[in-house]
Amino acid sequence: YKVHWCYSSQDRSCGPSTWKDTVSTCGGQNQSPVDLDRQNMQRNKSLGRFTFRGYNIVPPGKWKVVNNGHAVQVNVEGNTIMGYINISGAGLPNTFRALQFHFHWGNATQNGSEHTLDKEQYPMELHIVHINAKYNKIIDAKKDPNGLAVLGFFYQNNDASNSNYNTIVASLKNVSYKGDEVDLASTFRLDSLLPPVQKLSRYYRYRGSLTTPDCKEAVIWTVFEEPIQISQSQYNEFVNTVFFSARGETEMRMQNNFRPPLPLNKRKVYASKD
Ligand code: B30
Ligand code: ZN
Repeated sequence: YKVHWCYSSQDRSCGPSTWKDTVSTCGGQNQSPVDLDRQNMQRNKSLGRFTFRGYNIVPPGKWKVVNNGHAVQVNVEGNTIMGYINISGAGLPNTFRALQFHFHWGNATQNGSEHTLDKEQYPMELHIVHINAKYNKIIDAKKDPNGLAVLGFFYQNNDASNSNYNTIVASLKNVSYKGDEVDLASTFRLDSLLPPVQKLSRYYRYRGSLTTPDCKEAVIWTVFEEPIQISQSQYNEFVNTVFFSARGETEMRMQNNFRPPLPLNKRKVYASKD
């Protein structure tokens, strides 16, 4: 039995506001994304810098780009157990191994980030999903409020193209349809997608959920202040090249694949040390 859910851009009758009707956890009090309100945050001295391990290596496993029908996702094969790509520090309770990264975006006229910063929505958002190193299976991690750590990065569109995105952008035409998969160039390194590491000391931290059903409240969220710069035309490749639909189905462009912000309720958002 597969729960049917979608984004409002596909069909209003299965969009984010309806998810809680079929998946009760999506109606919880600790849901993601949220608006990050800088007037209503607490600075936390224990939120120091991240240690990024393996972000700068060419891993032994393959990078698999997948159209999963709701996003374009890149899986790091073999890293769940091997864990050569991982993060620690920054107030995290353990080491967390990278599993996959994926993107949420808008369309030509609508921004598509999931988190907002002082109510501002950015064009696109990157999520790098990590699992607590004490687990090997995501199903076990999803039962633990410290089970997953997701790093979120905003994008800003400008005139200059970001050549570090050429590989990913070029792969999009090979994953146009739901279920399509392709290997990324073997030389790909995760840090090539991010702002320089010196610019990653400012971030926001809170406890939340997966932003898609089953919306499990198992995520330590970090959203970085420094946006990633790409060009408008690189952004347009995401907007125009990929479909929600499988090959042969009525073509529906993958656009606006974001969940709007949910109330913070009793939670607090913390700002990093500097
Ligand atoms: S997010 O970063 O909060 N957007 C999952 C991980 C991170 C986020 C959302 C979901 C996740 O692991 N979901 C369970 C696995 N998925 C398959 C998948 O790999 O992509 C099951 C599903 O939803 O049907 Cu999507
Ligand atoms: Zn996501």
